[in-house]
Amino acid sequence: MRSLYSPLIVLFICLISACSSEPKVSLSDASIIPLPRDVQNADGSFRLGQTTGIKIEGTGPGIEWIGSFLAKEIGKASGSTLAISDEGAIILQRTSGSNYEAYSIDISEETIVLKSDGEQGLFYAVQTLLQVLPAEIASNGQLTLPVSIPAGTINDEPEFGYRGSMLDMARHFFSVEDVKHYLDIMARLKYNYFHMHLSDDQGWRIEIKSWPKLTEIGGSTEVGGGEGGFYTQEEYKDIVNYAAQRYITVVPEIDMPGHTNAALASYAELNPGVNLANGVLDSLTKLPLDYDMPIVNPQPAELYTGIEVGFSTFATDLDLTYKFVDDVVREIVEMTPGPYFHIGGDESHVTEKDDYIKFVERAQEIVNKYGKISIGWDEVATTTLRPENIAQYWGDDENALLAVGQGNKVIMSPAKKTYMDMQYDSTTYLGLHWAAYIEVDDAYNWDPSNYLEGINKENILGVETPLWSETITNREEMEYMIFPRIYATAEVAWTPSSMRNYDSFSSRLALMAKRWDMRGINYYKSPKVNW
Ligand code: TNX
Repeated sequence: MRSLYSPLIVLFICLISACSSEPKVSLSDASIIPLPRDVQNADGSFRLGQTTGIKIEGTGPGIEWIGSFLAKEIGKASGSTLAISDEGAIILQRTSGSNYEAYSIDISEETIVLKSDGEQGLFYAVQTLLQVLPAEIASNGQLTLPVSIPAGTINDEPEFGYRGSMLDMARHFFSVEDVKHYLDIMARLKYNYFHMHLSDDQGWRIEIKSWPKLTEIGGSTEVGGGEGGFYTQEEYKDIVNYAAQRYITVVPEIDMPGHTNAALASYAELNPGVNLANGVLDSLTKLPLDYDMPIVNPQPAELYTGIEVGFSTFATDLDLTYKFVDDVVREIVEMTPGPYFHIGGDESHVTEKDDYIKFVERAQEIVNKYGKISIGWDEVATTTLRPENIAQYWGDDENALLAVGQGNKVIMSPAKKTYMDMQYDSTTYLGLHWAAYIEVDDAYNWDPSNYLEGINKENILGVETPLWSETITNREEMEYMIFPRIYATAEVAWTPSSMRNYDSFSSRLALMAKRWDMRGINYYKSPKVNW
């Protein structure tokens, strides 16, 4: 009896589930992070097979690169080679408007059409499509074609135009390969600005040809006494290009006038000298108080490998200091196509207030003279901000209000929400906790436009999540701190807060983890996610 019934049972199951070649999920069930604005399901599915091709409608080297990027991703996962051809059923179409980051995806039985006015929008469409594919798309060779992609449409665009992440390569140096890995992670999440913290007390990480000792001496160490390192100008340009191909703009930071010990160890003449005129050495030297040589014999600072900061400062009254800043800004600007240059400006605890104001105003002038918009940590708002320049809020509400009061915009990086060097909880084996313990739901549950009283969406350029590296020494540790919080901030920056919901986010994260396993990512298995 049993053998007679079983074929019928199989047939019946096939009928209700439309058999295995049909998609088991609809488009709206796909785990897409950041969540798109609008996802509509339709009947049927698109069959992506060995012979599916990619067609490019619109010109430009960028679109072709995006097409081959998609082909390469599918190729790596499945072992097949998707051709770029006029017969292709996956169509990349550049449309003629000027909403460059918005995109749509239309999946039918016959075609998948990805559309955007901008190349970046097409790149985002490709990233979304990759997330709609089975998790094996993240593998080396485990994706079996054909696969069914559920039909439907997606219409999407970001809430904020600046969606950034920062890596601190000054406290611990990260290789070019590690930086590219970081950029790959950012690109999948539609981040578009990569802030490089290139200098601090513990290390100087970018070659400056007119001041070679910066890297020779200042680049030679890091927190804990390791050998440090630096990027040559060629390597920096390689990073800038790698980022640009992924529609990510590099924002270089030289932190000053504090956080400058590595530079001060490299060049004695940048140090504040002993000021005879204010009487420090009068009793020793018996020089007359009006003696016309206020600065003598500055000594180079010692290299520093600790964690505490706030003890260093440039000599703000020396012309040489501004010559130095000018040279550094000029050389970096020449290699940086993006609109921003970050001057740091945080925690200058040993710079006199007046000196700080004078320095930050001149540094802004220099950056603007070289055609860039200056960004500074929120302390810079205590000086006169030149028009268009930006303050990056990290913790002082008053400073953020000062910036907005001057008519300038802010980038939102509240340490309590976005600092990925903060421990998840008191047991996390890496990280600090001076701002907060930040679990995944803490990183997710906040709204940039409502976070500070008096700061609204129109005052905000965007959102940035930094990874400071005092306690982070290598790629595995970097991954542990950013996975999954870099996903949370990606959605905070991209998806309107009215559409965001932690339960939905955490169930999408749990599905993402399969991809992380395939990529060998060392992620934090938060108890706040049902893995
Ligand atoms: C504060 S945030 C700093 C950094 C540290 C970080 C550690 C900011 C502008 N300054 O120098 O690396 O805390 O969490």
